[in-house]
Amino acid sequence: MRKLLVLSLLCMLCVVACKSSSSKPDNALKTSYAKTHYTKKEVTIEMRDGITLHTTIYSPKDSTKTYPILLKRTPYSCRPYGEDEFLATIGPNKYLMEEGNIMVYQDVRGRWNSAGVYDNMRAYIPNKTGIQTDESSDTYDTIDWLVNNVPNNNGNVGTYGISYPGFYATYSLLDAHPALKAVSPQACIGDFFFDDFYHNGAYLLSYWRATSVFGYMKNTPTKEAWYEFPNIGTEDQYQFFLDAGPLSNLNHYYSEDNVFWEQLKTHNTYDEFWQKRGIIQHLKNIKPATMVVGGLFDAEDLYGPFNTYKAIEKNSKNNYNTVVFGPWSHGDWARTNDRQVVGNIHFGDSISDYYQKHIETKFFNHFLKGQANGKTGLPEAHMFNTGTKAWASFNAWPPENTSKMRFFLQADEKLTQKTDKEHGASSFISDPKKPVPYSEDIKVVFTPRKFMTDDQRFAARRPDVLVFETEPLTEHITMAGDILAKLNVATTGTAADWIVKVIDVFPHDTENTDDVQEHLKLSNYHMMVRSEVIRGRFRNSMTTPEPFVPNQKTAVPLGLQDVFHTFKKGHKIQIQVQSTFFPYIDINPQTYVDNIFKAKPEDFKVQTHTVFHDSEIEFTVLR
Ligand code: PG9
Repeated sequence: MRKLLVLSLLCMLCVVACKSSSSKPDNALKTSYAKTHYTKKEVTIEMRDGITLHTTIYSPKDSTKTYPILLKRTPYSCRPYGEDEFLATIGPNKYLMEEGNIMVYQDVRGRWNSAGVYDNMRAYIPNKTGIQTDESSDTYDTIDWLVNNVPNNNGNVGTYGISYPGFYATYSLLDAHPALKAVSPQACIGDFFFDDFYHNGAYLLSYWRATSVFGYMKNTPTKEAWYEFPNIGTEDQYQFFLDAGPLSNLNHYYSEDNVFWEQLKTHNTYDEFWQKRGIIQHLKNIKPATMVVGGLFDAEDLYGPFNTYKAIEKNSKNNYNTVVFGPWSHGDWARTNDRQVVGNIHFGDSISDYYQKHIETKFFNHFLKGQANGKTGLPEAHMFNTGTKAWASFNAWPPENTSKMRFFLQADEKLTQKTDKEHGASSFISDPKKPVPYSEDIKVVFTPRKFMTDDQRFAARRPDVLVFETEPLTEHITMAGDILAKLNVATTGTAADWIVKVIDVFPHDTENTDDVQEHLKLSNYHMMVRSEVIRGRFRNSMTTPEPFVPNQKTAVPLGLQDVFHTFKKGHKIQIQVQSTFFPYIDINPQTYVDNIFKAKPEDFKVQTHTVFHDSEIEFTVLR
């Protein structure tokens, strides 16, 4: 009997083994495509100052044709290293891979297997001389080497990248090499004081763990990570940071040689350190064609792509410059998942695939293989309406046919288009020991992500969150562009943060979908459409902070990044105003100290904050 049992067990095991080997996971099949159609070479390219950069070159095996070069420069490594190891998909998307392009990846200076010293958001040096270098000269030298040394290239180069690689793609536009014909900065960092690590002076505590990746500098090329994440010993990030108290209690997780942690703490205003690292200011007289891409629910980089596109549009009127924003969180557009879901909200199917096939591939092919006359057939602005869940095309962004629509924060939690006479105010008690969570989820993040469409009912029901809401709309209102909160506030303290959230309140009869977390329903769902924070000390200037005068009515303007969202008839527009958003951002002591990274426990005080009813929100609305 036992023998029989063992035999049947063995049979079962071998059935399972065959199944798994015959139905190979999709990525293994994709790896075989790249491996069967491309060769891989790893070279080091010498820059004008002698520093060598690791560069990986995937070339189509079919050497009867010539191909453009698609270059991605990255701080995240060219892994897998080794000429026999292949990525599942090489290049921006599988269509460009299968059509055949020379795909090149490069470790930027000071990162991974490249030599040199890294510098976060390395400042651009205009009018460089001799062996002066920055990321534009490194890109120029790289492209020059590639077009003169890589077999079967057709002399045309494109650059692309998402997030930090997107910043390097933007950088390639500066003093661009003549062979550079098409650039697609995607979720591209514009400025670390408004993207990623800081937002209008508030430090993004939710990025704290990422400081390990960019803080430690290595001194030799390496194919292995030289940093590690701090072990915080819990899955509950809110509790960890709350228990940690003042930011100085986090110092012991990072040694003194975490250069970036030291820089983040020292430069807590928009000083010369950050200003010279911002790239938006340099986007003038751009020559290569550009297609800026972003996600309307990108928690990491929204300032960057919107301002990169707008700066090029403003300062380089004649070059081909387009923009694409979809219903994506950070980098979703490069993924292959069919259902496009952000948090609890399903926006549609095959949206990323449509973008990759009909927008991104079309853009690069036109300028690198085709007519290159700008007649791509693509619109100036390809924007996804996150309310109606459909693409729309515009010949400008923001659209020309928009106007400003003002709503006032009124008594009885009303949001109305006309202000009441009494000009009253709403107040709340803000307790640093009980900060408003930015998310209900219990988790530890590398960077924030999902919260961008999260249900905000949990916050609406807290006494330290002010809520202002319209009646159910009698007609659609389509917001298409930026949002400006003109707050009039007061505090019993001398410091405060202000967070504004724009929320789409769904009707109670909204059908649920499988994407919704177990404890939620789409019935009356309070969907976050946009949020933003400002550290109140920067209300008049990002470089010169100033305390509040206790109990003095004070104007605090706060710009929120562009949206493209129809608030449908029957929905309600809701505004939430609060002063903590934890641990998305650090806690403001609510008494003014020069540097919150050095605040003491006794600086943190409960205060009462007030929002006056002549505060308003100005939306950009499609006419
Ligand atoms: N902008 C993103 C990021 C930068 C630095 C630290 C963490 C994240 C990104 O490059 O993905």
